Amino acid sequence: MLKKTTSSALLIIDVQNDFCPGGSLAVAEGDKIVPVINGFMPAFRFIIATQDWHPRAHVSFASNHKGKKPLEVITHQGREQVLWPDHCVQGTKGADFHQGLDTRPLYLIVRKGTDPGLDSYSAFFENDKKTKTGLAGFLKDLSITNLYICGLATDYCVFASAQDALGLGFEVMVLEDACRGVDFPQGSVVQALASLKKQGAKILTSQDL
Ligand code: VGL
Ligand code: ZN
Repeated sequence: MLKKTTSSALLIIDVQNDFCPGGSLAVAEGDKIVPVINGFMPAFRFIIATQDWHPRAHVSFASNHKGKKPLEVITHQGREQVLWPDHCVQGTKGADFHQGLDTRPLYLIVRKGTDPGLDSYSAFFENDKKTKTGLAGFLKDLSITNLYICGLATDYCVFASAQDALGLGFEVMVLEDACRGVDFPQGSVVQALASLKKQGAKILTSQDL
């Protein structure tokens, strides 16, 4: 039914080494979703992946704020900014896709978080909620209306991407077993999924495809 329909796209968020076990911002079981994602890729005509892609001087790195440690929260230009370990630095191994992810069928790769002074969790807007990545326009141009979202991390970049997609009027399906979260603060994965459901997303598993 879904098979290769041109009105749907699979959106794979940040399946990168630094978010997988062994990486600098490892998400528990982050690598477990890789075979799951590879398994349903053939159902999609359009597959889009994002990469968190930071310059070394990025505002989200605790190392760029004197005396600050990862997971501390600062206010930067009026916005709360969680500070992270250095991660997904442009051109490093940590920023590469997990080596098990089948990147051959990728139609588009969107890189985000490239502005040193601005973080970008969502695949659509940077964290100022204004600066566009261009993905919405790209999808609109292809008349894609339905988005199946998976990846890392459930409570940050998957959540922000799904929320923005809903706000932009897309039909949103989150593939729960193809996501893993940071769960900081504790409970934020459950909260993220509940919030997305409330906002109109469908929470599915890969079995539903
Ligand atoms: C992410 C924290 C910082 C994510 C990216 O991909 O969810 N989380 N940068
Ligand atoms: Zn990041």
